[in-house]
Amino acid sequence: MQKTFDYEGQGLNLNVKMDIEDILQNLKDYRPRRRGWHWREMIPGQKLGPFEYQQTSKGLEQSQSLPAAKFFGGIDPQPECTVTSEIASGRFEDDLRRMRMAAYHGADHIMVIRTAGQSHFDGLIEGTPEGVGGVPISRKQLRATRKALDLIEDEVGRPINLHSYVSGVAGPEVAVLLAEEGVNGAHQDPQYNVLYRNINAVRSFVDAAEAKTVMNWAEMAQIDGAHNANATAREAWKVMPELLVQHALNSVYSHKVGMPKDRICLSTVPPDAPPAPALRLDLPYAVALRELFKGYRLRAQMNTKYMESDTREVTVTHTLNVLLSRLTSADIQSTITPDEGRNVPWHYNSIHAVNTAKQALVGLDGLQDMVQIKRDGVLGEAVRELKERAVLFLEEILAVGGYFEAVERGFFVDSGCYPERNGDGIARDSKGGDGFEVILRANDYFAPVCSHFGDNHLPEGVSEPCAAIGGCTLCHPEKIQYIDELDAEDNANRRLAESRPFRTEVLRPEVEWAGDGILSMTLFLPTDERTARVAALEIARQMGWEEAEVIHYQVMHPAEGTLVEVKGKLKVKIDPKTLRIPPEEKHLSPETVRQKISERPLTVVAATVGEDEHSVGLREILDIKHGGIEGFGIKVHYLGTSVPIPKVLDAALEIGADAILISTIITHGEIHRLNMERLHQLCVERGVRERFILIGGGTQVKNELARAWGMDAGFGRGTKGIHVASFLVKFRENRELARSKD
Ligand code: Z98
Repeated sequence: MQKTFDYEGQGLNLNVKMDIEDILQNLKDYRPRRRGWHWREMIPGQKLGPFEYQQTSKGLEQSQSLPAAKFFGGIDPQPECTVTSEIASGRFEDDLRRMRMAAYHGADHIMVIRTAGQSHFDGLIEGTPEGVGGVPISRKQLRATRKALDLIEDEVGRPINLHSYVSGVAGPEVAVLLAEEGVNGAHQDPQYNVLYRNINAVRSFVDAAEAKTVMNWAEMAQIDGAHNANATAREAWKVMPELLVQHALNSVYSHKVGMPKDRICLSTVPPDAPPAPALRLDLPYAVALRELFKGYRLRAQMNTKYMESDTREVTVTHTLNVLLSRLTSADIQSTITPDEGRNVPWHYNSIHAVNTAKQALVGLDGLQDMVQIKRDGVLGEAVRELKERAVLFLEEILAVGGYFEAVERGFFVDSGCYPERNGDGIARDSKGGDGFEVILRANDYFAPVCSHFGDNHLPEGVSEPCAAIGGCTLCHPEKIQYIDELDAEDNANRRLAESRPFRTEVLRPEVEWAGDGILSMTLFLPTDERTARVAALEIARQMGWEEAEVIHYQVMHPAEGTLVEVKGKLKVKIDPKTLRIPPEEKHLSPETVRQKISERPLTVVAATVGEDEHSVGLREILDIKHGGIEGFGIKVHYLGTSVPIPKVLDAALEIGADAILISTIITHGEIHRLNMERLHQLCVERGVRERFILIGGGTQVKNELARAWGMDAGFGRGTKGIHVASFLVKFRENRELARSKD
């Protein structure tokens, strides 16, 4: 395999795949090169291309701009807030490549979701087994990921934050692991343990103090778990008062443990999605939150609760979510893939999500300089009411005897809007749950790392526990015990050996894992929904797809037809060496064409010829409105449809045109060929062939054939005005150059 990089020497090469096997080499000795979270720095008034921005940060050294950037000089403005991509397909080695793609599009916060059940492990996982719904977070996985991200951040020219989770039974142990491995951010919220994982409440809060202290040593940013109440409650918009309470409990607790406010991020989700009147409900909540929690940071998550399988609908919801961030504020803009409602997110959907956030954020740049939130009136009333409900909630917690009691009584994730209660909250016994068997610390207990919360039973004169053992793993990383794969079957080396051909030699469609063969198609079938779904699967079967399933359908009209999206597997193997790849057509840029035409005008006559009444295609090439050649300053004389060839030539001579464009459909009678040959012949007969540039066009016209029939070029389906304009300019120049040499 071609060597991608020599880790000791050069970094990644933009045109070469990341060498995953190489990244896994020498992990034992790899050390993260920095610790701590990195925020983007805003550059107000930044000038990029023809524009000035108010809310952007330093640009990337190498990146992929949005498609429409081609109209603005290829600029790729980076919003001032961190952009998250959640990447965890179950195989960390495949995720590394996706992380590279996400960073290249503008993500600088890579969140690795944990495999199902890791919260309940009373310790750390080793090796790199395959995960379910996420990735097992282990030392090897983290080290390899951080190493890959170190290379990726050099490639794009911006620090990338790696993020995972510090909740669960083994929270403090995981916190130490993450701190040792240079992880930059993590979710940590004891309430998450209690409510969603039924981990003992007392243990969760004690462990949280320890975990947060370690996270603070590592200067990690912390994200809380309040948003999970949105996702869990039956009616998400009703839990808004409770969300404020959950944020308050975790943030004040974290701050008391020693975390600075500007690394404590509240995880907020706009609780609604259309057809609910989303902004009317979400905006008061967003405003109340920001007013109550001044000084803290905000991580704006996107709504997943009301996400269905329609990627279009999801994208609109997410754009509205970003609008809300811009109307208020966001320090981290999270992204959720548009396909999360139907499968484990696919590579390109992770990238789509990053682009949705980037596009919407820069599109709404400086919004608050122009519009102001009407703080009084309905909004003000709603904000005040939410705050009052939250304060009352807190007061009731105190009145019943505190947090643990409130949890026992099922105060949280109740689908009533407090003080209404529906009695469907999550109730947990504070003397039960996972990890209840708390072992009291012995009198001579020393914390294994210097960063520790509370009494550490230190003898007189010893300031840090690790002083007694000559330093801990946080102070002396060389003391970290690196454990490689433990499972002989389920490990990255085996999976990589299997997927190697698909990463190095042959091509196969891929959406999650190298060589997975998954692909999808979108089709419209002019029938009712049930028939359409079954028919779509039959079409996939006849195309040779395996494991086909419908991932989305939508009735366009009960009788007229249905849109269906199908995914399946196709075990093709394409050897790129066997492909005949035509040389790339190089077109001049629109600016260059315009410049050259303004220096030396160019006139064309154009017509559809013979018995051809089809003028739509030709008009697309000519009209300024459709990006046609007129728009570049070329003077166009359009003669109409079904014009006889001699008339076209007469007109060109009379006008003194430089070029003749004839458009023709392909017919069985070979009329298209005859017309092109005729035009060429006639020009030759009249001694004017060298005066004109002759172009034949039409949906099925091929350049090679048109040239064989006497034209200077032929343009077929997909041609744009710029292609023809660029050709005309280049052809004229080359012809003159050739003549000057004669
Ligand atoms: C997000 N993708 O927030 P398990 N701790 C907290 C959490 O919020 C979560 C976990 C742990 C969403 C994910 N959050 C939702 C505070 C999950 C995860 O038990 O390993 O799933 O812990 O971006």
